[in-house]
Amino acid sequence: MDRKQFLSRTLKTAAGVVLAPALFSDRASASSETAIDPEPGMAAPLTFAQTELPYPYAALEPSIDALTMEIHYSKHHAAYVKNANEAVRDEGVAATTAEGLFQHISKFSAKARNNAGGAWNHDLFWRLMAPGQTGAPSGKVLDALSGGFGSFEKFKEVFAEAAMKRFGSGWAWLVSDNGTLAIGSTANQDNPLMDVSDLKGTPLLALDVWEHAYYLKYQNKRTEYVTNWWNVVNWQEVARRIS
Ligand code: MN3
Repeated sequence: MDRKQFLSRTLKTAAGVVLAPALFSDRASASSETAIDPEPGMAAPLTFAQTELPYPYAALEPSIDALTMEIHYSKHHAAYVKNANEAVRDEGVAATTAEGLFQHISKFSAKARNNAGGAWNHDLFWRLMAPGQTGAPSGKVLDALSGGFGSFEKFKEVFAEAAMKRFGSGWAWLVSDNGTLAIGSTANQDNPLMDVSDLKGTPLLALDVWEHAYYLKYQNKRTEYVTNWWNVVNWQEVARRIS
């Protein structure tokens, strides 16, 4: 897909998803301005939308190959979104935001938990990566990581360890729990906003360590995937989330 096709696809999709509530609470207010309220005074029901990938599939090469990105986004993530919306509908979810659902996710099915988590986690993950990155944060993110973990290098070490120690499928996270930074991991598509998660807090950085995220290029070498992933981390997005 070249840039022209990408832009064309972006515009078409953007036009098609205007009415869908955003996955992020901080975007929900902007999105609700364009949404049609079904009844005055009634909140719109929760809908997961697969937001457009912010870059072409090949943009994160060589750290993440184009085919992995395409399958990951257009098959795996798309399926989570579709199944999450089915579960939300079938189980009569009353929450109007993903965060609201996650706070009580233990009351819903495994289908709701796995797919709502998958829908939300990947939307975050795509934004936390970008082409043309320097590989290191600056300013307040650097200060926060140095303050919390001793140095940026030490932070990377602890985060990579969390990613490596997650047995099987899951995610590594950097979270802010009331201003205190913490690193940990979750199984499957759980995330630190879920009541079932031992790790709690607002996600600032997330790394997908499911084999579907790296196996085509890296096979069993998760360490190499994690090492190369640092080159595409979007520290500007981390900074936005930290403030
Ligand atoms: Mn994934």
